[in-house]
Amino acid sequence: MNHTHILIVAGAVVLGVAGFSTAAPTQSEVGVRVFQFRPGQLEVKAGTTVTWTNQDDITHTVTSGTPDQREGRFDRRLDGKGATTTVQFKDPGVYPYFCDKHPSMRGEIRVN
Ligand SMILES: [Cu+2]
Repeated sequence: MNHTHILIVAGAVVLGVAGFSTAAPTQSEVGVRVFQFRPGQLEVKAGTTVTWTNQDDITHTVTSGTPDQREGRFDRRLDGKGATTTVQFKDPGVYPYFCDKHPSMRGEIRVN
């Protein structure tokens, strides 16, 4: 009898985890700190709104594409510490971006 009880509890835990994973996050955060986007690569579901928060005292940008190949989808300024901006990603695809002030700062949003 004890054994059966343990199996039921284990089943409930599995269901609980499955339930959590189907509730897909529709928001995601990227930090901008010490000249880096963190995480540099972020995977989200279509429709997700991504928020960038500047943790540096200087201005950064979130500019779509690469310095050599701008995509023009978004170009946002983050004017100093605490500045935030959001971009909603509606369509699946790979969206590279960079900082226009510091072109070595690169990031990528992968939308599934
Ligand atoms: Cu920058």
